[in-house]
Amino acid sequence: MELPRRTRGDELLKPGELTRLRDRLRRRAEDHDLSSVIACAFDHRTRMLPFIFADTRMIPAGVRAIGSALADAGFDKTRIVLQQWNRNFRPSQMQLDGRVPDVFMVSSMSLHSERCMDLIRDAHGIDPAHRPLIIAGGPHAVYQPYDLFSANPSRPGRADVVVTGEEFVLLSLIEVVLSMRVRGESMRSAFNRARDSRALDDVPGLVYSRGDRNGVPEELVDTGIQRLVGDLDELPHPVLGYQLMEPPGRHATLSARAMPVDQVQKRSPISSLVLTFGCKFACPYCPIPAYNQRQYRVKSGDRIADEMYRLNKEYGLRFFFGADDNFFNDKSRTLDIVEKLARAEFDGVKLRNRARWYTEVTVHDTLQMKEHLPLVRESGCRALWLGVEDLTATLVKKGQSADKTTDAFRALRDAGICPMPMMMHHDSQPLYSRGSNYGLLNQIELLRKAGAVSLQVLMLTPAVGSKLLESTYTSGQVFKSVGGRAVRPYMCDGNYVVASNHRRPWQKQLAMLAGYLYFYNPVWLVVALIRDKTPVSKKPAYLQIFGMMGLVMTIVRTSGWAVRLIFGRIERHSHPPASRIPMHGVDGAAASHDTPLTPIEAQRPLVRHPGRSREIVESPH
Ligand code: B12
Ligand code: SF4
Repeated sequence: MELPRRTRGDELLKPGELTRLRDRLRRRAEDHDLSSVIACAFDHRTRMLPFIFADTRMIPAGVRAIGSALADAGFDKTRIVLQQWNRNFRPSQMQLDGRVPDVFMVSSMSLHSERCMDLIRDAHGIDPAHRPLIIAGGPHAVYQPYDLFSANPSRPGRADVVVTGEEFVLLSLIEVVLSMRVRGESMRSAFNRARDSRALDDVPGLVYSRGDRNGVPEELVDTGIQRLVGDLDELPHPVLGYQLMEPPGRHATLSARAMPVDQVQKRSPISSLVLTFGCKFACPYCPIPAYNQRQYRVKSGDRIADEMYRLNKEYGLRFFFGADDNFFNDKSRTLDIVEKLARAEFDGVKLRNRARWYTEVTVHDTLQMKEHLPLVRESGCRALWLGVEDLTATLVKKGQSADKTTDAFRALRDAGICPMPMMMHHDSQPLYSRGSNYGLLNQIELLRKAGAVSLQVLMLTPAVGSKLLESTYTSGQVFKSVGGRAVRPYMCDGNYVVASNHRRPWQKQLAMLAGYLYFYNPVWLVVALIRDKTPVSKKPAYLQIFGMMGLVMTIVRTSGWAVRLIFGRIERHSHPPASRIPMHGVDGAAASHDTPLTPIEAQRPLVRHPGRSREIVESPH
């Protein structure tokens, strides 16, 4: 199910609304000596191709954005802890400024959600007299907020509130709680009063619980779909978040001081930056257009140049990765940004001589930008990731073809920009096809010849928040377990075959490895070394080395699953994931962030809670 859209015309905040909220909070901050810890959940079992090096060498923008928003509002007693770097961190042992922080926050993608729940359970275990207010957010919270409230009485633990939106929602929540907080009162107690008086119901983008039965909430209240900030220049500056990082370490506790700023570049040489959000396409397997409520949001070129300049000056950062869904989405806005970046200077030195940036685009829009690609390079861009999904347009029809893709790749290479294809393998695609471009290896060969510098091959896997999700579950494609081993959240990253109608799904698992092996191997490394006089110089050779190292890790992690797929019995889901706790909107209407009950489900006998019944989707939570 896609996230519902707000009423037309009401998707965005009014211009200046976020700026005014930031100003109001800054004035209020003086009366509240708040301290907060923001943890980023990370499951180390997910470390393999295609992201094996980017996942730990790039401090995620989400936690930094939240840290920046707090620091900007005057709450600079904030620490950001990454499980990527601090595996043993235990919220129950954290102290900041000599005391348990007032607020504990956690951010998670869906595939890291088991670790996220571990952190929440641990924080929830703190003695109630000292327990911080627990707030969860990030991509998993956006699509499955109910998952952050345990429905299992033998393993209780829950967030106090889940934010299903961005900075504006969190800051609005804090404003409401602070407006009710009396001197010396804990944030959790003020939050409880705000919740009970229904003061939170006017903040769209929250989910909170009510009641308690054996440690499980009786119901969840969903305040609806957030309003989005339209002008991304209104966001707090990302320079602030980097000052708040917990240094990497093995301790369960926090260090006395944040990571020194001169360590930032060494530990996280790539800096992810918000440049634009949204995409005009509507691929049925993608949750992005619905998340953005079909809006396209941008930062100005001047602001982007300023962010790169300050991040370079204060931390020495030189490599930037745009958190874009489709950077070339709107030609005139794209040109506006790249023209500004091409002209920008860092203290008299051209930006492109100090900084390099990379991001994601589509083949279709790259062709629209073809004549401007030299300007894109001049603005500092050196690599673009393109979703080529399926070259023959058999699976997805969005105007792509082998010729168009080849054309786009060649144009990028000629302009000195590395084309980085992202492919999607699926049930009907053979490993090899004779006389056509349909096979996986045929397509990889075509992309390689067209100049692909790296490769990503992932299995088409149902994404929460996408149109296809429901039918993929109800048609019985999604595996519950294989050979007695349950499919866990960390396996739903496209690297494991966890949804397929193929008679031999193990062939799909091995096809992905074969695809990688066909692209990353010593032969192509030698070729790349010999042919290094291209506009993209030695980059293909470096990426061959990284690719081969990552491939070893991928084989180690996924080959056991391939064996299970050969010999094990496959059990399948029949319903999409949904809240196991009754969930509704503020006015008793349907919750915006839950899968609605089908008429058949609604007629079934009551299972767990009065007024609600559904097949309980197995979940470790
Ligand atoms: C850059 C990126 C990556 C980078 C991340 C590198 C890094 N360390 O940062 C790389 C390339 C490694 C990557 C990998 C993957 N990614 Co990715 N990635 C993105 C992308 C394009 C940008 C992320 C970003 O920086 N956004 C900008 C920040 C500011 O936004 P944000 O993180 O959402 O945070 C905001 C809110 O969520 C909220 N928030 C966040 N945390 C918190 C915490 C609290 C307490 C609160 C209140 C609020 C809050 O406020 C923030 C500010 O607005 C997003 C799509 C997108 N446009 O966001 C996908 C996205 C995050 N990726 C996604 C996926 C699925 C993956 C992969 C699994 C890919 C795959 N195999 O399909 C892998 C996982 C790898 C791994 N082991 O973790 C999904 C996650 C979906 C989900 N439900 O979890 C996304 C959302 C794309 C999508 N399909 O919609 N990815
Ligand atoms: S082009 Fe990419 S970002 Fe846009 S809807 Fe399709 S998959 Fe999503």
